[in-house]
Amino acid sequence: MPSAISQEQIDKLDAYWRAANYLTVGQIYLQDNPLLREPLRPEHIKPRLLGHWGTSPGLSFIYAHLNHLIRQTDANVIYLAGPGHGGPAILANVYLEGTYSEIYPDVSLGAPGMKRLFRQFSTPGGVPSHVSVPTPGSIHEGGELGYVLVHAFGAAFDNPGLVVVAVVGDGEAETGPLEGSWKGVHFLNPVRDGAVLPILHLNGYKISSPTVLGRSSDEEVTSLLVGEGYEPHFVAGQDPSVMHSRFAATLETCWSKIRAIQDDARAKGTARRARWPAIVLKTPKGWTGPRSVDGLPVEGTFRAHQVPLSNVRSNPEHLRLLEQWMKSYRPEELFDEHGRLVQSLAALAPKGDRRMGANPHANGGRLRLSLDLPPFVEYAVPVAQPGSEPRESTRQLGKMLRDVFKRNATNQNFRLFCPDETNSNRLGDVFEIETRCSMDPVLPTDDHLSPNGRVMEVLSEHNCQGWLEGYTLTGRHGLFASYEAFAMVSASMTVQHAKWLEEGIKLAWRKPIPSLNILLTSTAWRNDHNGFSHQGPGLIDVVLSKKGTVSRIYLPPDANCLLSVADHCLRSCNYVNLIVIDKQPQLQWLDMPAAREHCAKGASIWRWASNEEDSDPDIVLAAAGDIPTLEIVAAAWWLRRHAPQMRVRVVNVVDLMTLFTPDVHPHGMDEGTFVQLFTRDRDVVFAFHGYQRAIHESVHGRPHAERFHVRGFNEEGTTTTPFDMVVRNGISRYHLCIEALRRAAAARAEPLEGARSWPTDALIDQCKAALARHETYVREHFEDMPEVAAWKWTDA
Ligand SMILES: Cc1ncc(C[n+]2csc(CCOP(=O)(O)OP(=O)(O)O)c2C)c(N)n1
Ligand SMILES: [Mg+2]
Repeated sequence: MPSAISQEQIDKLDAYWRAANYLTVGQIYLQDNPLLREPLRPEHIKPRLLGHWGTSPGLSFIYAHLNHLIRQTDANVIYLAGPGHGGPAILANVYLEGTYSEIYPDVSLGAPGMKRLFRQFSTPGGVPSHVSVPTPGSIHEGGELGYVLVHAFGAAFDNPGLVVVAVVGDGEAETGPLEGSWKGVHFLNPVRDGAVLPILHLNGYKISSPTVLGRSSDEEVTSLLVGEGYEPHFVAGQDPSVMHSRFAATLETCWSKIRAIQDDARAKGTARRARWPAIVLKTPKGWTGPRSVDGLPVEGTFRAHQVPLSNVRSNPEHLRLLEQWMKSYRPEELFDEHGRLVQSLAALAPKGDRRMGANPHANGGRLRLSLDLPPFVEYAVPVAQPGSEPRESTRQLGKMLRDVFKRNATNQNFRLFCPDETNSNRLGDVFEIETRCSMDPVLPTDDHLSPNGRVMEVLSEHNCQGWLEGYTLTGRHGLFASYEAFAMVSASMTVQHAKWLEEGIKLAWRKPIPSLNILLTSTAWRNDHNGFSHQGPGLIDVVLSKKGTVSRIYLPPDANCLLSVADHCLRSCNYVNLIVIDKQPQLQWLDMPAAREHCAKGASIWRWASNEEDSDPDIVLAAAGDIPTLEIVAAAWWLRRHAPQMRVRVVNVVDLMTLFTPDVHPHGMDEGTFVQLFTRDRDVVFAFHGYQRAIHESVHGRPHAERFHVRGFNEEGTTTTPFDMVVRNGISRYHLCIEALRRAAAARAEPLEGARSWPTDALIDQCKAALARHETYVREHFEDMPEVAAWKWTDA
């Protein structure tokens, strides 16, 4: 690699950077006169000025220099802008390198295209102000700050040829997720993974306050980065002529270090944690923009964050300053008479797929290889009789995942992400062939730990989820297994990823990427040993609110349903799949053929638990979720014994989205099917895993939706017995029976008589007595009553 950049190269780089800055300012301000070939007038200015200037010149400076590095070295680089609000800078760069016009031919190279580029930015019908989904080369919007490094590491895992440059805002660096994400280097294997080059952009400010790291001494910043395992390289200043050569030299040094680390590790074939380089870039916020406006300093202050000149249309002085500012980039030297970037500068961009906007890793679906999945039926548990034998359902999934690892070892495109709970979540069979990943020393006392593992255990839901997101965005597959309550830690990331997918599927050029699969286990109902803090099913509500085009929620009631659901999710693309099932031993209901059929339908009547032959049930007992299924089936069992005259139908819902009407969700069942399951007007007692409002929301618009009486998690929890949990929340079999008895009686205008009647009040009293017995028993014996703990399904 040639060292020391020449003066001629510096001049060209500077011109390229000026072109990017010119296009950035143009996008924020202009709706006409893109090349300033006539004097700037108020009508050339957009009526609403929306965008962020402050971070943009820094982002473009880095982009231009990476172009240079790529051309010099043929490096395979993608660019993640943490401060994604600098969208106009990245748009300017992908436009200059030509990728933008290839994808969006309307925004062509030349004056008319440039005008479109400007007019579309942050305007109705145009493109958002962030480095968003429509931006070529982006796998990271940077809207919600904090995730740039987790995405970068996820992209680098199992991509040995890739360098992921992650620009970290100094404000962003104050977020919890970013602070935790430096730890990625403890999991980055120089033999089999790519490299992450963090560039901490210390422009000193966030929106209006100084940043913590911006006001810290270089020694402190150095200590932080060294402590996290990096070798920091500082580049500070504001004179472009000096900064270009310094930054080019630093990039070259960092590139050489990365190469040396990887070459050495790969030659030896042994991996250990490397001290990876990181850059600290200290430049003024709003660099090269207006020095001061209305007597107040702007460049190098927080005032540069968004739109430094805010009254350009009405204030002639602001208009003059804008024209002066844009002309300071000397557009006449940068663009030819047609408004195209002059050839000598266009030649600075890398070619083809090496352009960062065109890099296939940033359109991961282009590189996606489907997983080689084992036949999931091979892991089936035998179910001779429903509800007769308890099994740990997730353990079966662990066996299947073990073989997913085995079958995809060559493609190296599957990882399991889990906050240190793989064993706890009963997925430990994966360790028969896979190990946990760590680049730190491995002690003889450690369990299945090695630098080559693809089970990623870091006690950070943000890292787990963000790594998986980065991994799938670059076309690979995985599963994030979390305690149910703590998936809420990264719920906001789930939301942001869903938004990304919602927008991504609208763009034909973005190829489908593997789904984000989240397994929620150690659930609210069976965290009886950890207590209230661990009892929270809130992520269901979060995913329920996302668009039907991308959101999926599955509540398999047993192992065979879980296997079928997991197989489906691992094959799917472009979804957020939430799978909710507990890890504790639980009764199994369906043999594999029945489970397959049930999961294919998403919801069905469990005839074996019902005592009506698709006639006219007196009550429908429905459930979604494993523990609710146990309680509803036990309620049906009790009613069939004590009120055999009562016609009970049991419905199980595994795909929650089937409850929605088809206009809300593509899985929503048509009205005919809905009525076949739930009748048109019979009362439905619905036991639900999560907060009951979710079911009311889902069945809104269905015939007589008010007949759904939902019991769910009611924010009652503590360290107690499993049955006490359901009692406390009013979802126990006895509560469900009481509800069913009350509703079935109330629904009839005329009381049933003779052979069709049953003693409602007396039966309700029996249930109440059972609940009273429970209260006494559990306080005396500290365990559940045998009638509950040892309960099994038996035919009536
Ligand atoms: C999680 C989150 N909180 C708050 C914001 C609002 N916000 C947008 S930009 C910004 C300042 C960012 O500062 P910095 O990371 O230093 O970026 P730069 O200075 O490069 O603009 C803030 C607080 C956000 N986008 N995301
Ligand atoms: Mg900043």
